[in-house]
Amino acid sequence: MSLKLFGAAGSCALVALWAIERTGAEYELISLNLAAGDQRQPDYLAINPHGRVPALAVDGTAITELNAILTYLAARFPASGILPASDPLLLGQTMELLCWFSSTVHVHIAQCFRGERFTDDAGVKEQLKISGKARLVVALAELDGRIAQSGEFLNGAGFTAADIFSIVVWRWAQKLEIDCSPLSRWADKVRRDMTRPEVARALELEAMATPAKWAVTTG
Ligand SMILES: N[C@@H](CCC(=O)N[C@@H](CS)C(=O)NCC(=O)O)C(=O)O
Repeated sequence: MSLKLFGAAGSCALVALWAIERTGAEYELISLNLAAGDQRQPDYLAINPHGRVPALAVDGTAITELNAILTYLAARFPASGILPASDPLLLGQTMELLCWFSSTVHVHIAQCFRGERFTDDAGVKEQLKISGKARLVVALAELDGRIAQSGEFLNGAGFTAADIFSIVVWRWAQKLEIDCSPLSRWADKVRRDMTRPEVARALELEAMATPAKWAVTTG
């Protein structure tokens, strides 16, 4: 079986990278330079017509959307513990968190960094940035409140894909220069999580994979 993960530094693909590392399977990591527009190259659009990362090619067949990739990897490698598959309630609660990150938090981020997804109007893009950042701050407060209740992890499932998505969100908050000091429970949790060996490894792999040359080979 051939597995190729398409990601990009600083992106939500970090969650998929962490997950595929947990499987212990052999895979190839292909890093795109989003700023250079690699995601809009015809070779990549043949893999993900939406021009986004992550994507996972399984024997040449692509799966896109982070949550779909996590679902595939968790089902294909049940011992990996990517999702709490053996406990239906915890699985549902973990998917609930992941869907909230994708459908809500990520959309606030897209308002800030990817205004072209919503409008061609420069003035509207500026407004989207402002409202996206404000709504992100509300979402971060929700995360902080959750940690106040749940303690070390985002839910009772222990460290899952949802916790690593929270690291991705923290990086975006830094990029947007959001003051995280009023969110100290969540910010401290993220700092702790970043020292976990499995997270440090994913961050290291992401950094090492800085794209030098863009070339897609399917298969
Ligand atoms: N719903 C998608 C969102 C993927 C997404 O927006 N990825 C960003 C990086 S975090 C991307 O590829 N952006 C490039 C672009 O919009 O041109 C998923 O969950 O996989």
